[in-house]
Amino acid sequence: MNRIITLDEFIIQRQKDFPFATGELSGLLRDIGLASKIISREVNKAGLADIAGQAGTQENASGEVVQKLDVLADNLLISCLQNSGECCGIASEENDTYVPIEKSLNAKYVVLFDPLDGSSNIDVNVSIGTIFAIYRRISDDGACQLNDFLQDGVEQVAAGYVVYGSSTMLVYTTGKGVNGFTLDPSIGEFCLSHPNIRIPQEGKVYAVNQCAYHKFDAPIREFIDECMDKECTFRYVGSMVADVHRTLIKGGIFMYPATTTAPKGKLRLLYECNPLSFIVEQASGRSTNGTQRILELEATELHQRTPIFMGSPNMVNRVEEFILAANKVMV
Ligand code: AHM
Ligand code: MG
Repeated sequence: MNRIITLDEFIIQRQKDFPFATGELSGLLRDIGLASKIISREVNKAGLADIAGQAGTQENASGEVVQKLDVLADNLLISCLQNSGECCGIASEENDTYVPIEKSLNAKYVVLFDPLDGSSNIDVNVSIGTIFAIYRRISDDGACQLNDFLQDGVEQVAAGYVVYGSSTMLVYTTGKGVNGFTLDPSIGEFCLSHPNIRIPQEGKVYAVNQCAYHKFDAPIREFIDECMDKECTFRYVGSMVADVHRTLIKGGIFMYPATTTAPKGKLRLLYECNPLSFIVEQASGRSTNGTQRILELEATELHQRTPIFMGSPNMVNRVEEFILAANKVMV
């Protein structure tokens, strides 16, 4: 039997890739791993504990006041990162602004996260996920600043996601490839199950909210028409983490384009698009807003949105060709 490699062992082994590493990033990744194990436990018992809900707090069957799951996940991540001592500030998709961490104001990393992505799927037992991005601060010591969070995606030191699906998986990169770990609930450990993930270069699956077809720009509609003509497979979970995870493993394209009612698309650059783009690129895939690499987009606000097309190079290249051709006609 092959020896199991746990996430914590792997993180420590990989620390050697960075000759001047002090162990702070490793500690941070392990703390995020711990938070996601607790979130996984809560997600798995959501139906039983009656803690999934639409809004605000509510009482469970025992009359205890419980939090809705995305608030619970947010609080869990915040408290794990506050106790970690390795990060000086956090920004969460759930909150309006960033929060400096008083206990470790001089730490060198900031963390951005979407604690529970795919909120419309929480109550219906469909895969949801956590997404995180880690940057080295650019401000001097003391309380972190907004600019520490508004860095280009190329500056990410590490990024990852956890998908709470038929099993719970944590996938992350520190810029040296992508590795995936499956949670073995019997021992409570993430175990290396998908070493060195590479995205298939030729995909045949497309994922988009096709109901919005008539709200997309013409080149996007042409690309979708071509996918249908070529009898590509259509899959759409409606949880970005789950759709991107499938795209990473099976190949294809995940898209959330601009629409007439949402001209910047729906998905958030800092909490969703940058970390998942870092992973997809590290797995030799591509990620663009149609004309520019996602990881090079300038961030001007924490909750900035961007259209996104990511996945296997053949399909991302093809949608770009349609967009480029339409832009040339307009010039
Ligand atoms: P959320 O952060 O509120 O859950 O919204 C993001 C989610 C993504 O996971 C998913 O790709 C997208 O919204 C689905 O949106 P739509 O229902 O418009 O297709
Ligand atoms: Mg989200």
